[in-house]
This record gives sequence, structure tokens and C-alpha cells, in this order.
Amino acid sequence: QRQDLKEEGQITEEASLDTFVPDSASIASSIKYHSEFTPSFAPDHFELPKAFKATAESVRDSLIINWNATYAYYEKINVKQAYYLSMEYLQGRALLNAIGNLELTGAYAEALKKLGHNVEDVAREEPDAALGNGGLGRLASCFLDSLATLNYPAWGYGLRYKYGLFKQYITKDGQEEVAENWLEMGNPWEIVRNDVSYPVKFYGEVISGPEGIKEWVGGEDITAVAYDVPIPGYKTKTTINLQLWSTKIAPEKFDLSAFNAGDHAKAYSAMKNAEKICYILYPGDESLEGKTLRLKQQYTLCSASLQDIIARYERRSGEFLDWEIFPEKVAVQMNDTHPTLCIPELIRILIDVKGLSWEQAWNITQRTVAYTNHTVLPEALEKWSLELMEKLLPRHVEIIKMIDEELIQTIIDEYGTEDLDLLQEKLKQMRILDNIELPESVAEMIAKPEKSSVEAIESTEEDDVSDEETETTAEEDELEEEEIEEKNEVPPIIEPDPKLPKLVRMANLCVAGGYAVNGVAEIHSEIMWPEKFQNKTNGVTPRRWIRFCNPDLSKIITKWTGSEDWVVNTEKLVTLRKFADNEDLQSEWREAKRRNKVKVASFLREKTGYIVNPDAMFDVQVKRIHEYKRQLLNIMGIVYHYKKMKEMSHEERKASFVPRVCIFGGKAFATYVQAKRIVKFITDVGATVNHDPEIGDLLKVVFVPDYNVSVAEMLIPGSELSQHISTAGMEASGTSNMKFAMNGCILIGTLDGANVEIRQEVGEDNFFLFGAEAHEIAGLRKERAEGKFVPDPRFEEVKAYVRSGVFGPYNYEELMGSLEGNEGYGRADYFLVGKDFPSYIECQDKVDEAYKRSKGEYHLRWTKMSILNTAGSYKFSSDRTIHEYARDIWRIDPVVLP
Ligand code: NBG
Repeated sequence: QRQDLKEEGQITEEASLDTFVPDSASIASSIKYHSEFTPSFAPDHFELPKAFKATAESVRDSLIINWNATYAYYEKINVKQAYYLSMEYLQGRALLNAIGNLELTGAYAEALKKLGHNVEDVAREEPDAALGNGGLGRLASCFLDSLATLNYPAWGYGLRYKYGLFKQYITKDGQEEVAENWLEMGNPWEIVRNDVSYPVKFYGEVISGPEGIKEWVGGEDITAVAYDVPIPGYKTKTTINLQLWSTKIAPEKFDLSAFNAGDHAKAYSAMKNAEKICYILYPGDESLEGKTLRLKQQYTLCSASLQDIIARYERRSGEFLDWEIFPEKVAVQMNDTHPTLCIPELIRILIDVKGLSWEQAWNITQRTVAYTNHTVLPEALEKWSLELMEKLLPRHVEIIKMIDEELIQTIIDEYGTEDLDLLQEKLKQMRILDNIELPESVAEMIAKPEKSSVEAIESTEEDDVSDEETETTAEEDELEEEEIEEKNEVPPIIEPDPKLPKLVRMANLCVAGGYAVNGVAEIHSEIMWPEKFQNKTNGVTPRRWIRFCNPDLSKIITKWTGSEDWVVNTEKLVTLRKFADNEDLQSEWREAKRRNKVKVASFLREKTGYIVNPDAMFDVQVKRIHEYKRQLLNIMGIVYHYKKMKEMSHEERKASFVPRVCIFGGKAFATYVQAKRIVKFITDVGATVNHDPEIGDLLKVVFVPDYNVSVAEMLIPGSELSQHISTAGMEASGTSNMKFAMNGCILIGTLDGANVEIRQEVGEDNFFLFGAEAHEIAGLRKERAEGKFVPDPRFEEVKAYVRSGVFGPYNYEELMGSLEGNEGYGRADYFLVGKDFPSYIECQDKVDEAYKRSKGEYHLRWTKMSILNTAGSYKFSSDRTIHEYARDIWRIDPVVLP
């Protein structure tokens, strides 16, 4: 192709491969080339799946060129790199994002047209890469996009799960889960690096070699192999790497003799044991097997990634290898506690393999590793059984015990031994090991805290007495010691409870071993550690979440802000504020929203069969199903309005309510029974309401099955109201709230997570606020527990209505009971649905009012609010977040390729 172009004079002799910008003709021939010579489909046709694969492979060629150039340059200048370790990445689809970032969308569209396909149809062939659950994984993916776009030398590490997050089907019984075989058709974006692999060990034992060198021997050995996924930046050559590990066994571990003897199962077992580590994300961990597998996953990620980081460091250092400056070349960010084992693993490698001392290794680690906390829910803070960990990772447990000792020393230094109650409290709070006796040396030190004063007394006595008297016999000496101990009686510090398990608290280990700890929104960081640590408010990439998912709105923004610069400098969005009242902008804005709503309507029809009116208000709550996120509050509010509608005449109904389409989406963890009940309840309400001829278009309730990144990209641009209604203090940040605001959607929400900051930026008038605040929650729960809470009669009415069986024969008793103080339903309305219900439905009335009043000629007020939401969302670009991490935590600078 290049030869042809040269002959045609389109490119010069000097133009090197890496400055070559393909046009639609060369793209078309590259696609054709791949469909023929990188074949994985039959040769006689060129249908969509094949077109997608060949197109992606042709894009990958460009990515590989840039990837190679990026890392060749980093290697050459030996730059400090940040490494993001995450068990989850929710990448979604890559094609449109990649060609958008490469500025080749038009050229690819044209090329595909020549080949008989539409680029959007081709793009829809791609399965979502769903190697994550929700916000935490999607955040990691947004960060990668920002890192590449802003030219930060960085690298992501994760696991290459064979099956992604399960596919959700909605049946008459509620949610059903089916394995998501995303790799079935092959993954055109990944490059297996057969030469980048590392051994990973489990079980075995630790032996002490000569000179106290520890060796971890025996056990089970597997191999982690790297799969690279190039991540292109927007309008830059920088293409960074997401390296995903897959697990297998070394060939010699396959038991050939067992196989030949007919014991196939035995021959396979080692292989299966290794492979199953990367089968699925979050294997159920109720069983010991499940827990073990999950810990193996975490350790595989940490061990393989650190071996890789260290190998790179050694290679780049060459003859100047100096471990002391390792933290000047490497920053490791642990995305939540899942990669905590990085800490003992780095120490292990430095001491046992590289021969450093404990002091050196501990010091280097504490300057290398940083930790982000993503949750305030105590049940989500990981704690591993010491027993399990001791079996699986014996050497790491030794190291963790040493870190625990270091930490105890720090705590004693900080709080002293005067006030033993305070010390006791601090140790309980901060120690890594839970329910485990203090190390002997420390126990002794605390047991004799007055030793220095005793010594002081002794010495003054000594001063007063004659030499003769001080010469005591050995017997007398012993007596004296006993007396001192008696005098010095102190309560034992934290007696382990034999009935409780001994635990390793991962977050505590991260805090002890990391040099920076951060929360993900201001309110969250304040709740966790008021004075000590940093805040880095989350963000989302404006490329995927506005520019590519909402091309209509993007054109308008570009037109009114004067350039496309806002895609990388979201501060430019603020310009929209001054045009918020402009009628031309408003009408363009409304039309774009309307077109996006039409797309949503046709999607809903295709997926659920429900027909909705695109002129109704689109009210959306999409996120993981969790009690604290309170989908139950939303649906109870809907039921209340439905009941009111039923009590009215047709005319009254029409006058009182704004037509709404209430859209829900989200997956419930497979074993989370209450969440699954909520899904079932929502779909049942939908089935009744949507078929009620009296209601018609006034209210529709639709549950979108299998919510994922691609569904979000379609739904968010077509939403008008979005719900972020968690119990205050429980949502660490939330990130979809940011995406909705960016796309001109107005939020209804509590003062929780990033809602607080979004409201600040978009303005109080442009955010529907309701509900109790974080500082009130504990008091309110107490009040409930004491039976002092008096529920609002409207809430009682809704529960009674549900119980009356309007929504079918399913037994909602457990669901309704959980909202009451009834015994047998666990924590009675722990999430305070009943408490916030009145303020929620009153707030929803205000929403109707705002939508209605603007109904007249133009939806004036609503459209203005919508524009102001986009304008005020500038802060929530992950570019801003990444700049902050780079500056305050990783201390890395952008590197622009020459
Ligand atoms: C989630 C929080 C969200 C937050 C994301 C990203 C976990 C453990 N935490 O509120 O629940 O937005 O992390 O920070 O998934």
C-alpha cells in the first residue's frame, strides 16, 4: 500500500511509517488485507462479525506503531512510570473510541462504506470488555484514557478473565445470570506476549537458608502470561499499555504419565487449577474454595505485575542499578485493597531475591506504593483469614507480621504508654492483624511501661543507700522483680477471642505500607480520615462520555464554545453558561436531546418490547443494584404516584402528572438475595403499570436488561432526570452522576459522594436535592432502633398497596418487612428509605413542576437547567483527576513523544 501511495506521490520517500496517516482507500485495503490474511472466518463472505474483526485488526496496526514508539521512548529516557493495579477494568467497546482518538472516524466510515458496511453497525458487533463490576472498574478505564491523552508515562495491570461480568437476563422470576463469553470470537485488541511470563507460587513452605536468607519452596507453581491491550490517547501519539495476565502451567507440569495411564483427570488437574484463576471476575467466595481462588487471583496480579515492574527497572537501570532510587522510577497505585499483596510481595522480592535488608526493603516499599479507598461500607473492607493466608502465602504472612510490628511501634511512639485505654483503642483500630495477640516484645514493653520510672525510683533509692545494702543475693533479686510486677499491674492489651477468626485487615496494611492514601470525593475523604489523607475526586473521560457517545450534543458544544478544545480542556464548557438563556442554543439543545431520546425509545422497544413516548420525561436510575443505592426508594415513589393516578379521573391525572418513562438498569450480585428481590419487584411493577390502559403514556416503568458500558453510552445522552439517591454517607463518590450531568441531564439526589460537588458546580437551582444528611444518619438509625420513628402515612399507604397484591402473586413480604422494624428482617430499614420517602416524593413533585412549567412554547426552564449541568460538569473530567494524582501522588510529568 505504501509503495502504491509513494508512486502516486501521496507520501514522500522520507515519511516514515510512524508519521503515516492513512486515508479511506488505504484503510479499506488494510481491512481487506486482514479479512484475508488474519483470517478467523470463512473466506467466502464479508458479514458484520468478520468486518468488525478485520476493521479492529486494521486499527490495531496503527495502535501497535504508536505503542512501540511510546515505550521505545520511555525506555530510552528511562522515565518514571506510574503503574495502576486493578482487579477490574470496565473497558466497554474499543472500536469507536480508538478511531475517534486517532481522528480516523471519518476515514473508517468511508472505507467501510466502500466495503458495504456502516461503521456504527460494525462497531455494534464488538462485545463489551466487562472485566469489572461497576464504578471502580469503569474509573480505572477512564483513568487509562486520560493518562494516554495527557501523555503521562503509565501502565495498567489487570487480569484477563476468560468470562466477563455475567450477562443478565430478566425472566418472570427476576434476574438470571449467564456466563459472558466475550473472548469467543477472539479479541482483536490484545497481543499475547509469549516472552513476557513469570512464575507465581502458592502454598509450600519457608525455609531459612545460610545467613538467614529465607526461601519459599515447594507448593504449586503456575505461569502468568502477559496480554497487552494498547490504549490510545486522544489526538496524541502516546499509546499506553493495559497488561492483562492470563494463567497456565509450564509444559513440564502436565502429568503426561498420568494421562497415558488413563488418569486424565489427574493429568489435567494442575492445568485446570492454574487456568481457573482467570476464569471469572469475583468468584463467589462463600466457600473456602471460592475464597482461596479469589486470594490466588489477587496474588497473581500482584506477583506477576511486580516481577514485570522490577524486570523493567533492572533493564532500564543497566549497570547503574540502585534499589534506593526505585521509588524515583516507579509509583504503584493500588485500586482499592484488592492489590494489597503488592506490599509484602515487593518486600519479599527485594529481600529474598535481590538480597536487600528488611530496613531497605520496607523503606523502599513505603516510598513506592499508594492506595485508593473506594468505599465506606465496613462489609466491603477486605479482611482475609490468617489461617488461609498462612497456607497459601506463608512467606507473605511472615512479612505482614513484621509490618504489623513496625506499625505497633509507630502507634506506641505516637500515643505513648501512659494512657493504656487510648493505646488499646488505637491498636484495635489500626493494627493489621485482628484478634491476634501482640508480639511478645511489645507485650512485655507495654506490660512494664513504668519500667523507666521504676528504674528511676530504684536509682534514687540506690543513691540513698550504701553500697553494702545494694549487694543483694540472687534470691532477693527475684523477689524484687515479682514485687515490681505486682506494683505495676496493667490490664492485658487486647486479649484475642478464641471464638473469633484471626484476620488480616487489608486496608490497614495499605495505610501502613503506602505513602499516600486517598478517598474519591471530598465528603468521602472527610468521613474516612478527617485530617490525615488526601482527596482525589473521581472523574470520567469526556471523550467516551460526551464526544463519542453524544455526537449531536458535541457538535452544539463545539459550535457555542468556539472550538473542539473542550474535549481536552473541559473548563471550556463553562462558556456555555453565558448562553444558557439563548433561544437558539436552547432549541438546538432540545432537538439533540429529543433525537437521543428517540434512540433510547427504539432500544427499549427492541430489548423489552415496551413502547414508550419520546415526549415523556426520561427518568433514569442505572447502577449496580444495592440496598444503599436505594432503587427501592425510587420504585416505592413510582408506586405511590401510580396509586394516586389510579385514584384520579382521567382529566385530573393528565393535569397533575408529567408523563414519565422510568428506566432502571443494573446487575445484582448473583448471591445478593435482597438485591434480586428488588429487581423482581421493579419488573413486576412495570408489568402492571405498562399494561394499565387507564395510565397509558402517563407512566411507564422499564427495566433494561444487561446494563453495561455500551448501554450506558446510549442511555445517558437520552436521559433528562437521573437518580443518585443513596443513603447519605454511603456512596463513596459515584461516577455516573458525572456522566449524566455532562450530557445535560438533571440530577435528583442526596448530599452524598460526588453529588455534593456536582451540586456546587452546577448550582443549587439546577439540582434536585432531598433527604437526610450524612451527619444525621447515625442518630436516625438509633431513633429507629429505639422504636421512636414515626413513618409518614404516605409511606405506609404504599407498603399496604404493594402487600394488597396489585403487582402480582409474588410474595413481597420480605421486601416490605425490611423497610419496617419487624423482627426477622435483619437491620430494619437500615438504609432509611422510610425516613427519606416524604422528602423524596415532594422533591419529585418539584421535578414535575420544573418540567411542566417549561412545557409551554419551549421547555425553557428545564433546558436552561440542562445546559447549566453540562457547563458545570467541567470539573468532573478524569483529566483533572489524573493531573492531581500525577502531581500529588505519583510525581510524574507528561512526556510528549518527539
Ligand atoms: C465504588 C464506589 C463508588 C465510586 C467507585 C469509584 C467500589 C468498592 N467502590 O461510589 O461505590 O464511585 O468506587 O471510586 O466499587
